[in-house]
Amino acid sequence: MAVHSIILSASASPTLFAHLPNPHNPPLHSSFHGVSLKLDRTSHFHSFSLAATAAPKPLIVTATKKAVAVLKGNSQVEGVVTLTQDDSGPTTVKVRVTGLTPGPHGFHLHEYGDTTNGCISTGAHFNPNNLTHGAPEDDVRHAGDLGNIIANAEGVAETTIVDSQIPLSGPNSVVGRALVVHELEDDLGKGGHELSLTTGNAGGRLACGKQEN
Ligand SMILES: [Cu+2]
Ligand SMILES: [Zn+2]
Repeated sequence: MAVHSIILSASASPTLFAHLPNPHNPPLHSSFHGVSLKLDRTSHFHSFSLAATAAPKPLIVTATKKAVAVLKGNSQVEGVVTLTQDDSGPTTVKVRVTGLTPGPHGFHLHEYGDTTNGCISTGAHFNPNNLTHGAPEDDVRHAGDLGNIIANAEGVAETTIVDSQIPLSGPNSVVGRALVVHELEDDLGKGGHELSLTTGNAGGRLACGKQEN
């Protein structure tokens, strides 16, 4: 009660604070401090009560989810992949892989996070909709089909992928599954090889890692 009336008079006459006799008075100081962020000229009593009683409520309206995968294998290829997702929007995948041969390499999200027997334990491409292999931009694709990453002359592939089929929560969450980088270029389902519609004929698995929060 007392706090509210102090605040109200402060809002009616902001210069009052300049004349406060004791700036070291702890309760008065803290109540002014807590409300000052919201103290716009247009504020009225109800917004003050809200600010005073619900102060811990976060002002941020988006919740960002995050996961990280460290890619390793039986070769010198290694990498770090960071995935972030705001609310239910697309997932942003930041990739840096080193030790590759220059050129394109298939890059997929595989079904399992298991790497106990090397990258082969990660299973097939993550495919919750039971479709055939394709390009990231295709309607018919595995959810895990992220296309190719391209290594430069130094063998470094650095890129950012934005994709809507690999959420970090919900029934099709990819957290706990693995990312895999391959030996060869993914033909995106269009190569005419017997493996084109299952793996993109991307060859061996050079490095892999499970996405973890
Ligand atoms: Cu793969
Ligand atoms: Zn696939």
